[in-house]
Amino acid sequence: MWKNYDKHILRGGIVLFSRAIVKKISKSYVNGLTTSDLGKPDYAKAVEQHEQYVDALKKCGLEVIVLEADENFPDSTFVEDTAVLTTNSAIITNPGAESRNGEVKEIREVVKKYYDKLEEIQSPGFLDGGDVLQIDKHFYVGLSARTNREGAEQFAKIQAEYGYETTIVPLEKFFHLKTGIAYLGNNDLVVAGEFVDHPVFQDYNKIVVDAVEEYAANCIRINDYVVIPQGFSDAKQKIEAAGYTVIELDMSEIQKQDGGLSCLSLRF
Ligand code: CIR
Repeated sequence: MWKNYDKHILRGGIVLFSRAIVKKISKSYVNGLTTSDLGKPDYAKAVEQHEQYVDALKKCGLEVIVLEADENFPDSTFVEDTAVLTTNSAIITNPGAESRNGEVKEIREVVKKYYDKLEEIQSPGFLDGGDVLQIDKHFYVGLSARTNREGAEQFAKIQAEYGYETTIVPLEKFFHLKTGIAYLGNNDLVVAGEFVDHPVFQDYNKIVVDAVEEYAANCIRINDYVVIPQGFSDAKQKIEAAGYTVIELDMSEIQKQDGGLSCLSLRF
């Protein structure tokens, strides 16, 4: 069970966070996995963008636990995929990409310091944290190239023990579930692409991100702010019009490796 639980209350269906785990970008990052055709990232620029990300988390009121870079794992800055940390449990995942499997070793040790008990997704199940969206006491888990049904069902079983529900959502095009969706609280959901008219999400207020600004759907509500990628003026305007205070961050070098704002931290 979560230590210091009383500090982490649910507010408008979102969790009030006090900490985040991030991991510095390694030089090998530029050779990591990607499906994008945006070119190779500039390492120095990526490091700078990561530093600005850490500053933004601090501005949102989080204590940031910064792990050192690991050259053996080019994608390990995307810590979100290695665990799902909630008010009830800490689940260490079994990441769907072979080259990322070893990343969980360090994360397990770090997470142990904050949670009394760890759960684990076991093979043949695999699951990336990027496929998990929490809305109040309900989880949505995407089935993707990185999360299979066995992994999603293991996740659902663990959450059921805590009285939390899980809905499994097969993905059509998005890389991860949260590539195209974010929950801001107050029943407000930012959606793009296949989620705009998805029946599973029909009861939420939708802030629809246009196809050309699709990358902005991966934004994160952290306490009093919504952090969004820079350069998506229409999405920004819509989120502000819904009453949220926005922080914009340049994510160009992160996007090149299929990463978004949520992927860069484990917030709890
Ligand atoms: C990967 O392919 O695993 C990384 N290059 C990107 C992971 C992005 N993570 C996320 O969306 N949660």
